[in-house]
Amino acid sequence: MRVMLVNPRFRLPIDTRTTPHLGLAYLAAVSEQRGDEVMIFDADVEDEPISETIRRYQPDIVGITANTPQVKSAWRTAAAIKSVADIPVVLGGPHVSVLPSESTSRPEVDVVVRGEGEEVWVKLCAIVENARRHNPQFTARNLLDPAEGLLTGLLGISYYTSDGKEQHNPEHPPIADLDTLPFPAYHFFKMDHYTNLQPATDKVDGARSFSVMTSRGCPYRCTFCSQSIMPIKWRARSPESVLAEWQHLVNDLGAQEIGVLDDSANIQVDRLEKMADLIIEHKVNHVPWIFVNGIRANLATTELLGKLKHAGLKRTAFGVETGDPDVLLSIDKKIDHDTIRQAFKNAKKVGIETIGFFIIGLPGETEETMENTIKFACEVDPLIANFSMMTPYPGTKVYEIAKRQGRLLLEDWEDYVFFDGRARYELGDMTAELIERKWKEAYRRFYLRPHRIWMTLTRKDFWLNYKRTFKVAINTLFPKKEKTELRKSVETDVVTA
Ligand code: B12
Ligand code: SF4
Repeated sequence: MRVMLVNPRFRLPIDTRTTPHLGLAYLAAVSEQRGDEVMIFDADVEDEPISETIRRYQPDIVGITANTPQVKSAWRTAAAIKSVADIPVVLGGPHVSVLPSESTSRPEVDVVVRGEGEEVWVKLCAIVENARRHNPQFTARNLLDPAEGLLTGLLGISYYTSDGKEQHNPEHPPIADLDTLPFPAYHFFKMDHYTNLQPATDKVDGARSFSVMTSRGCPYRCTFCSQSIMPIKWRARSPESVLAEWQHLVNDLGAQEIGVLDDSANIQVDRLEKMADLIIEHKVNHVPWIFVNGIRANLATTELLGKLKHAGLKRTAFGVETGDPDVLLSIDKKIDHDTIRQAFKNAKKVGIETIGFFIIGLPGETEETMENTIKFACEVDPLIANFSMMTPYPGTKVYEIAKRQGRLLLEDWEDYVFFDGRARYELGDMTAELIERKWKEAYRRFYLRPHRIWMTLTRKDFWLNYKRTFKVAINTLFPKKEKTELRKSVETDVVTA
């Protein structure tokens, strides 16, 4: 069967880097394992409109990924596909998993896969393949026909039957053993079309930096985090499976840097220690790697970090979120500031660089609590401090609070990016003006301290990346013009498809 997987066009207002989509790389891998012919259409790097590719490739099913800011582009893409033929169009990803009806109610979308996708996707492909075998004229309409009942028993999907009845089948169980998944299938991507294979590592454009996910899910449920896509049960790959992928990336694909994307990689400390031992033992520890997304500060001991450093860990992020003790309690992060302080100290002690993630504008914030966040950031003084204005993603507790008790300022999903300089909501005395002012102040006060300026100017990485760093800084603080132009070009792209 011919399968097409699509990343709809969407670029952040601050950055023009393009990177292969790991979720689609996994879906491509399981499709290949099933025996399908696979095509990846990543609109960020393709030269032709999707309708042309559909005419030429004639896929039997198309899967489109969608996070929140991407979902409108996913709908436009789906409509462009349907304008060519009535091929089954399936949407998956973080946004549609939380709000499936919003997509299934659209005529251009046939099925939404909620949550983790691999097992559901292969079952859905098998259903379509089987139905096509019995009916060569098969179209998406047959798939949704209640009389045929093709989708009735498939867990984890939502759809409208062709007679207009909304169906949300029960959840699909999480993948029990992540080691059974094949490695992400990068060979279906036009790898030389990407400017960077992993945007959150240091390697300059054109470098071979790859992503790895060693565990999925997170046992915590912070009120602001859009973790909904993965099951609450934290599951990890074995150290041996991670090593095998690491060796493949380093030895076969020439990885120069690796970004580990886990939400909470260090839930089981002994697993990480074993992983580090194997990376050292098999001599692939010369390739630097980064925890781009943060590890839990309460489990970041000096012993663990020391071993990881020896295994090549160059930098780790910690999600600090706020410097205010009451706000920290209110977001269910289940951590205290002393533990966070200690984690930064431990990392610095063993020579690991740090990233701190901070949020300005959490519910209940005042000028004083924001001030505490800026001061705390300066105190723990990570190499990189990332301040984001609270963006309430659907499915999070903060979204519910903002919607019910506050005033959401942005209605359009395409505005749900962190970096465009505008507050997303107001709540009580917390005005947009306050959030925007303190957010800018946070960057200014953190980075314009004399020792920071000196430190930045004396780092080799800074000079390797300085053009991009300046561009990102300017676009972060003055983003509006670039963003409007970017959106116009993205919309025209698909409309003319
Ligand atoms: C790496 C990453 C990035 C990278 C690369 C993004 C990319 N192209 O993959 C970068 C840094 C560019 C990035 C940017 C952003 N990101 Co991001 N990112 C992640 C992160 C940490 C890992 C993504 C990943 O590879 N996951 C692993 C794979 C296996 O999972 P997956 O991609 O979700 O795919 C699985 C399922 O979703 C499903 N699935 C997905 N698509 C499809 C399609 C079909 C047809 C099917 C059947 C199934 C399916 O099956 C897949 C396999 O199980 C996630 C957190 C997380 N844990 O996932 C956040 C996350 C996806 N990002 C998030 C956000 C908010 C953003 C930004 C909007 C932030 C911003 N800066 O403003 C931007 C948007 C950028 C854009 N172009 O759209 C949110 C999304 C929330 C939401 N409601 O949309 C997440 C969930 C983080 C969080 N906890 O809040 N991100
Ligand atoms: S912020 Fe981190 S710890 Fe909290 S739920 Fe999200 S991934 Fe888990």
